[in-house]
Parts: sequence; structure tokens; C-alpha cells
Amino acid sequence: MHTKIGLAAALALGLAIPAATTYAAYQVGSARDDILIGADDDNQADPEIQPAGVAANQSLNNADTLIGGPGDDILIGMLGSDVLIGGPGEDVIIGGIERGSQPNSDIQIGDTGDDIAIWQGGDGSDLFDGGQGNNDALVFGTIDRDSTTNVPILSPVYGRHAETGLPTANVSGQGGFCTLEAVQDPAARGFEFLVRFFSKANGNLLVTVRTRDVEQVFCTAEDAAAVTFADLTEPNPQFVEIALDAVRGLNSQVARVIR
Ligand SMILES: [Ca+2]
Ligand SMILES: [Ca+2]
Ligand SMILES: [Ca+2]
Repeated sequence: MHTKIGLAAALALGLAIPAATTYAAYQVGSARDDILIGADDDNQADPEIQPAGVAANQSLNNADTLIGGPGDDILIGMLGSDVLIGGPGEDVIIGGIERGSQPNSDIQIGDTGDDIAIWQGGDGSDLFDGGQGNNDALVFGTIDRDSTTNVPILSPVYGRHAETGLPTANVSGQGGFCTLEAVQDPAARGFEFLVRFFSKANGNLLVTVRTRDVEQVFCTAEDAAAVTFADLTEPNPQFVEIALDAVRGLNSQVARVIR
């Protein structure tokens, strides 16, 4: 599955696939810029894992561990509660796309460099630990995906990420909005903020993403088709509505991803 998707993505982009090590449910990137996509192959359909006639689920429910290593990597967990570790470099991390399939709570660790985590509607409550870097960014938006494979589409770009391309996401037009809460005891929790995502249609709270060492959050206004931004390095950060062309000045990599 991984090879098929990776090959299709690479062919669509006219790219060579960088060498990466693949094991069931565990993938380690090369020293170059890798595209790692969760294999979603540890589940009850695997007869080695799930003995015939056994009712109890013996599988990892499609959980994968993706380790980017050095380079500006693209990590995509797909289904299941995945662990995604960017390693050094400016990594882009997507826990989904899950579209309501559960379990779907991903642990996303950026490590050094300015990393971006992208959550989309239907993904679960997650954690994003940006690690070192002055501009680790959490983005809420509807990711452009292949309607058959559900895999995010990586579009060709120049400069950084030219080897992999970048995903794109509709932030201004998504059907939800975000609020922000600082946790009372970040040292005890191990994370600093709770970013809550609500449905615009009915006001219901849908998911909460925990952040640690994340400096920026991009989401959507409650009452407008517009981008909101929160600077988590400020004393009492709040979401404020911003013009789309203001994103470049805040985070040039995010500006290439969102609309
Ligand atoms: Ca997965
Ligand atoms: Ca990396
Ligand atoms: Ca980082």
C-alpha cells in the first residue's frame, strides 16, 4: 500500500522516490527529504496478526510510527492513532486523513526546525509538540486529497520542499472555527495550550488539539470565510482575523500551503 501510494504520488509529481526503510507499521526516512505515508496494514484483515476465529481485536487499528529523520520530510499517518516524528529539518506532519474513522488520535512531534502540522475535519483529537524552532505552526484546514486513495495531494513547489512537493489546504473556507485555552499547569500536563475546533453549523465542540512548543496556530473565523491566527508566544494569546496575504509575513511555508 505504501509503495503504491508513494509511487503514484511520485509519478504524479514527476519525482524520484527517496529511499526510506519500511517495516509493517514502522517507517524510517532517509537523510534526504522523504514522503512517508502510513501503511495502515496492522489491522484485523492481517491473518498473521488476527488469528482466524478470534473475536477480540489483536491489531494496532492501523497505527503507524513514521520517523522522518534529517531532511524536510512529509509525514502522513492516514488511518489509526499514529506517532509521527519529524526529526531535524522543516517537516510537514499530517496525522490523518481520517474522515471520522476511529481511533484517530495522533501524536505529532516536530523536533528541530520550523515544522507544520495540518489537521482537517474528521481527524481526531491530537497532540502537536513542535520541539525546537521559532515558527512551529499548527494549521486547521481542509486538505486537498485524492478522492480515491484519500491521500493528500502534494503539489510541486520551488525551493524548500521541491523534492517532495507540499500539501495544500482550504483554511478560510472550512466549516469550523477555533478557540484557545492555556492549560493551568503545563509542566504537569506536558503541553501548554488546548486548541478547540467547533462546527460552524451547530456550534458543537468537535476536537481538541494539545500544543507544546508551538508558536503559531492558523484556523478559521467563526462568522466569516477568513483565516484566523494566534501567536502563542504572546502573554495572553487570542485568535485574530487576518488577511490571507498577511500569512506570508507570519510564516512563508504556511503561506504556500493554505488558502
Ligand atoms: Ca496509520
Ligand atoms: Ca525531518
Ligand atoms: Ca520544530
